[in-house]
Amino acid sequence: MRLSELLVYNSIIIQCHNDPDADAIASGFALYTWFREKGKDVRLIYSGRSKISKPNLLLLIKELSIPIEYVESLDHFDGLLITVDCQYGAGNVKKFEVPHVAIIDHHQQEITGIERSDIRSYLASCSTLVWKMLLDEGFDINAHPYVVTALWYGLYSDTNGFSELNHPLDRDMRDSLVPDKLLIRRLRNSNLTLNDLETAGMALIRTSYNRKNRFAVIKTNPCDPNILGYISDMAHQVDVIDVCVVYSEINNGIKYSVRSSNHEIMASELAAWIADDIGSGGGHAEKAGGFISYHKFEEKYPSINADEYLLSRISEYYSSFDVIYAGKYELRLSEMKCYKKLPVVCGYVKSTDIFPKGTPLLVRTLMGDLDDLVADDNLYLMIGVKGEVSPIARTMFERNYRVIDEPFNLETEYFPSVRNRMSGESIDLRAKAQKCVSTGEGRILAKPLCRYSKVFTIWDKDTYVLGRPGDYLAVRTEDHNDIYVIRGDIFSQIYQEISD
Ligand SMILES: [Mn+2]
Repeated sequence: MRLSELLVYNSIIIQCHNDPDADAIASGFALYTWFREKGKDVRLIYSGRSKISKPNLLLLIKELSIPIEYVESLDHFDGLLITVDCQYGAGNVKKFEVPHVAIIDHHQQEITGIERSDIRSYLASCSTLVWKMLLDEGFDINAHPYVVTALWYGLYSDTNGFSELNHPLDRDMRDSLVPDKLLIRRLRNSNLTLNDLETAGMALIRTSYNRKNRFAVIKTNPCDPNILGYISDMAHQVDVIDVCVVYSEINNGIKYSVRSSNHEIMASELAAWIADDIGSGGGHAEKAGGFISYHKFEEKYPSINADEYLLSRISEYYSSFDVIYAGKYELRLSEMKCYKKLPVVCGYVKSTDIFPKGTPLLVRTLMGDLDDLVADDNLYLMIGVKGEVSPIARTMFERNYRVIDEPFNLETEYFPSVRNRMSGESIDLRAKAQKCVSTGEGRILAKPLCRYSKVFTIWDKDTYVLGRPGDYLAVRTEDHNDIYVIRGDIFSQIYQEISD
């Protein structure tokens, strides 16, 4: 959905979920500002049982002059109602009977059938979604410093201070907005109340610990999600705890933070495992978080509560995977088949066509950031069929690929971009990428995986690559230590079996 589609309405109400948080207020405020500039009659509202009372939110509203109103009823409104950071008809937002509705949200979809909906559950905040929609309309956000600060803080508080974000669009927003530093500092220092402190204390004395797998699960009473981050950061430092999950039942679901100090368990992966099918989770190797919607949870697990679910789901995780250290792992070659590489069309860009030689680069992709590259005549960037980027030396490129004189494009949630680490300027590679085709005849041995396998390759001994059932475990015929994983969905596009 594009925001400009909504301009057919002259009267617009933007509604945050009940008991709004910083993200709901910020995204509503940014939309409010845009519609105002378009000459619309617009209001920003919320409803529910209680009025906003958190000190940081009151400060945010006052200092940024956010015109949010508390309402109990809407009479005879025949314009457009947009729910932000929530979905019209869901349990966490008061339902007003109105004829025209739109939804802008980043939670798991639970309401269907509303035509004007933009729900992107892969984003860490609704602020990011609104930021992107405003950019797509050509809106100059930087001309509105209050909006900049609000959106930045919306993402900041939905991700425990940026520690639980994951998607490249979230990173792009964080990196491109410059908020009012002084206000952010004041907001940080008015984040908790004395009651919150007590909630944290009570949660900590009820830690549930699993000795065998060295993990802890901690439940807090309903509280501000930021507290989950503080509690898990503390538990994470305990000697006998390698992994911890801290959670709270709030806002129509279960919000949780994950921490891991075990290099065989990435917090981001466990967070996603917990939310599988019923929510969304992600983040970094050490810190991550997620949200499960009650609606989906009750549908899938009608007879258990959140405690039972988390304990059993985490235990199940520990028995779900094998760990493979390349170089120390005994491959059963007789179970593997021989494949040759097919010519595959992919994209490439010369690094010096993006920024001048010597510029430090950050390459951003759906799979993460690469940040130790420097533009050089000898450095090319390869773009794979899933939007993944790998650096390659020019000589290797010329030996293994043939250039096709056509632009390279992909249908993807995020096309890779490159940021100049000195100036912050960011360039979308879509406009620069050209096609090329591999010419090599590389041979590998491979077999499909039937269990999750974490592979530490000979190239990176600290971070594993996760292979899922259906992916392939592969090894190069010339070097049986060079074990890696190839995704199941692209394997057949790239490799063909040969009978030797
Ligand atoms: Mn949110």
